[in-house]
Formats: sequence, structure tokens, C-alpha cells
Amino acid sequence: MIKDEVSDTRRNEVNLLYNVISETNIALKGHATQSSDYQGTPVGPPENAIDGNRNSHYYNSLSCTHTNWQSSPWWSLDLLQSYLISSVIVTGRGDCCASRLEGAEIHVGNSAANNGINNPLCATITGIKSAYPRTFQCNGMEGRYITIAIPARTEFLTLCEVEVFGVPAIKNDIPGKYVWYDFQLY
Ligand SMILES: [Ca+2]
Repeated sequence: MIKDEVSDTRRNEVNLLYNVISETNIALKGHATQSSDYQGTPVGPPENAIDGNRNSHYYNSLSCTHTNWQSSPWWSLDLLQSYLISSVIVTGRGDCCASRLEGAEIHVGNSAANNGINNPLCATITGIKSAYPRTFQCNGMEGRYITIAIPARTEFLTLCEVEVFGVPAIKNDIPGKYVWYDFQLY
């Protein structure tokens, strides 16, 4: 789309729609999996990180995930279609053990290979000392899969909520260009 072909009214309409869509937590519509389910009680299934509840008390909220103590645990979200990801908000565990997330990596991409761990890196989670929600900017990285993985360590992985923001990756006729971002540039 060339600038001169788009009216100001149409651009304003699209930008308004973009703003509404980009403020919606798209993680809620996805499907989550994880490397293992904790064998204790409560279990901590992967969908607990996308139930819309940030409550970070593992035992009281029943709203956090929990893997077994294992080598390189991971949690992965399939958004069911590709998005341009602007940001990911991660809420860790608050009743204890927040530092278990130290060094976890957030990957974004379209490959399901290796549970999404091979996809490009958006951010590394460091300095976690509490469950306070942390925002990581992915700056429009394209991806259907969001994977949070702790590399090269034997650990439990617990996530109390993962929120994802972005817009559908709808491509223009112009190679490498996207409908939404092209409008935003004008
Ligand atoms: Ca939750």
C-alpha cells in the first residue's frame, strides 16, 4: 500500500482498530503445554498461566503452572496463528521461589521444532526477586509460538501468568511488509 492511496479517514480507522486489538491479551485464546506436570499437589497444569489470573500464590490460587524438577524445563504457548508480538508480561511465583525463573529465556517464532526453543530470543528473564509482573518488549517479532525455557539447568519452572500482546501478522502484497505496521508508519 502506497501512502497516497490511503485516505486519512481510512488510516485513522485502521489505527483505531489496531490500538484496540493490540491492547488485547491474545494468550487467553492460545493452547499451552509444558515439559512435565509436577507430581506433587496441586499439579500446576500449563493452562494455569493463561487463565487470566495473575495471583501468584501457588497453593492458594491454583492459578500457576509447575513442572517437575528436571533438566531445561519449558512452557510453550501456541497462539494458533502468527502474530507480530509487541510485548510479553510474565508473572512468576510469589509465595516462594521467585528466583527459580532466573535466566529463563522467552522465544518467539513460527517453528514448533524443539517446542519452540529454537525460535529467536525476545528476552532473558534476570533479576527476579518477587512475583511482580515483568514486561518484556519483543518489538514486533513474528511468531505463532511463545516459549519460556530455562536453559542448561535442572530446575522447576513455575509461571503464574503469561500475557501476550500483538496483532495478527497479515502480510501485504509487498514482500516482507505487514498490513498493520505499514499503516502505523504513515
Ligand atoms: Ca494464572
